Amino acid sequence: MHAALKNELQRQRQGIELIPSENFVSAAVVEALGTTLTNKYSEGYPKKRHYGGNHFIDEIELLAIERAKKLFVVPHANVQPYSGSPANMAVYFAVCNHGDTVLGLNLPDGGHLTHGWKVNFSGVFFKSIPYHVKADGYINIEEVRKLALEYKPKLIWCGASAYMREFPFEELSKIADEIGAYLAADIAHIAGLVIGNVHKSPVPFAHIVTTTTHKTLRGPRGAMIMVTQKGLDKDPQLAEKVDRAVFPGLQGGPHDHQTAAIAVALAEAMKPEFTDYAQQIVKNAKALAEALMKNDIKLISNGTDNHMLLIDLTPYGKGKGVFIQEALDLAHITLNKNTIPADPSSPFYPSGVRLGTPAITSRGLKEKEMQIIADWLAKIINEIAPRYSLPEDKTKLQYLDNFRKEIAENQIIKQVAEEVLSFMKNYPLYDGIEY
Ligand code: DSN
Repeated sequence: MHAALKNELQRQRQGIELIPSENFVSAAVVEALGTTLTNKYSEGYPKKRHYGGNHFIDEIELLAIERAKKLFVVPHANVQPYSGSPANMAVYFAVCNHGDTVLGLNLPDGGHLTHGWKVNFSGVFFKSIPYHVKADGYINIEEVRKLALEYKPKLIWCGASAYMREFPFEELSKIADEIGAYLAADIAHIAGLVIGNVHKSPVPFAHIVTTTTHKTLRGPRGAMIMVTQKGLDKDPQLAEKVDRAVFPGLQGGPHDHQTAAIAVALAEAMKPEFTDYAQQIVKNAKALAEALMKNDIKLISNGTDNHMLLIDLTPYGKGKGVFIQEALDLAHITLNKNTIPADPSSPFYPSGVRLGTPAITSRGLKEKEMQIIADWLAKIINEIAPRYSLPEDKTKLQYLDNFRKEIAENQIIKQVAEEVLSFMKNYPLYDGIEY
């Protein structure tokens, strides 16, 4: 265990982290997570607990709630969901019945599993209708309206795991209002950008807002569900319904150490420096997009409005994501293989890679450094993507084994790896933390 902890810290320090849903929390957040609060059981809510000994836990949870309400300007916040999927599940439990119709962005088009994907609880227990993005990468609002009028969903989701454009909250809210549906905005990816005013807030438009706390918000793993004034106007019981859905509906005792760490992260997000950080995330993402496109790398939607980019690898063939992810891993550059809209391959062997700038912006990298990273990415893509293609038959795993052996000896990857290690020495991380 000691060796693995040490090695993982070293990996985080020395590499370039481009997974757009990851970040580096402050030492204060790490400290809060590592407290003895993990010992406590506190089923219920502040002042309404089932176990004794919760007065200090109440103070902690109330601090987190008050900070969330102030930061996002909402009348109600629940900070107990263990993570994003349980938070979204609680939304279904609060406003839908088993079998109700829901509308969400199709997973291969960038949507999230919990927005109705067929193998997820949301697609199994509910009648899920997917909407799509257009060829330009923007949500197809006309299709959403057509589907909404035809199927009359109880709940419409707005949010994504791979979407590069500003979410059309206002347009979706008009559609939801037209048919009397709830609109839930899942802002997991963009919560920090909303706070930093580099993305429109969903609060005036949605009834419910969910977010994880560990992406652009730069907190611990966890999630929050917020009910807006618009939500309370539609259903004055909505806040209680959400709270009851989380506990006792779905969860037991909240993770109090996580709640404390969320409260710490929210206090950090209230500082003016956080706005500078959020703005820099977007500047870096735009600079990275420009630099990649200058290197003839194709991007879905030809750029980005937020923190995220999706590289389309189909010019080299289908199903190339796995090769690029693994080759870059060896060069200490981390991103993830990802489906692209209308992917000609499968979710496990998709044709794109997803990347973003929240974590490298936390490390202190700026626009100038995006050019260097884009050149490394282009070098490895051009070296690897044309050379390897997954066989269609059952020999995929054997092909991947051979691929791994070959890239371990690849001179271009080795050279980029050395350059990355030396470059990242300029951006210290967690000085003072040692295992
Ligand atoms: N796994 C998250 C992401 O990477 O976007 C979504 O749940």
